[in-house]
Amino acid sequence: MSFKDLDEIEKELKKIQNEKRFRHTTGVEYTSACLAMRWGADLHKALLAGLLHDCAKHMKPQDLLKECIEKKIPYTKAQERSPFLLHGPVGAYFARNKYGVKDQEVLGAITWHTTGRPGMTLLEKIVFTADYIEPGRDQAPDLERLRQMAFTDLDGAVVLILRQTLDYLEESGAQIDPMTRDTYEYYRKMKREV
Ligand code: DGI
Ligand code: FE
Ligand code: FE
Repeated sequence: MSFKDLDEIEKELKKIQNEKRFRHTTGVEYTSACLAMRWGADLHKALLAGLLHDCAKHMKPQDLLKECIEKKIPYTKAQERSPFLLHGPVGAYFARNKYGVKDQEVLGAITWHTTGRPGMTLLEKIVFTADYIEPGRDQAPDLERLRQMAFTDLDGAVVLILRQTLDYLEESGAQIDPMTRDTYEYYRKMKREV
């Protein structure tokens, strides 16, 4: 993979994503790169995972579920109840099969970018965090503090993002994927033990 490949994927995504999502995509691509520089992750993998993280997000939830059934991509009960959560796993499938990404770490970062998972790799934490703090985001509370925190205490930022996400989901009465809670508990405990 070279920067030429990144360019080609960018061109491809520009065709299938609306303007807002494409801007978010490049926002996550470069925010992931910044975090990789700070935390010592592979820069190219961070760019690639950030660029591709939402490559299946343009699909309708029911089509994501259909894609999983047809392509035998495993999914959980929680994902079946809220199929938009499958844009990560289906995105990883596209990354591998349409965009030629073989790297497991990159595929993992795409797969887990919405809920996270206990014991994320550094790259997974980076893309998870970049998705929330990229410059185009403006909804979350305390974004300024969170953006600084991502560069001083990455695990702390992960905990705060999950706490805010759970608060938002609880308030709006949405179905919560147990993975989101498990990830929150895992990183909250880890922070307590430091
Ligand atoms: O795809 P993006 O919008 O860029 O970001 P994302 O993939 O992190 O998705 C964000 C949305 O996902 C946000 O509205 C919160 C929601 N979400 C995160 N965890 C869960 C969840 N939604 C449900 N129903 N259950 C979860 O556990
Ligand atoms: Fe997403
Ligand atoms: Fe995103």
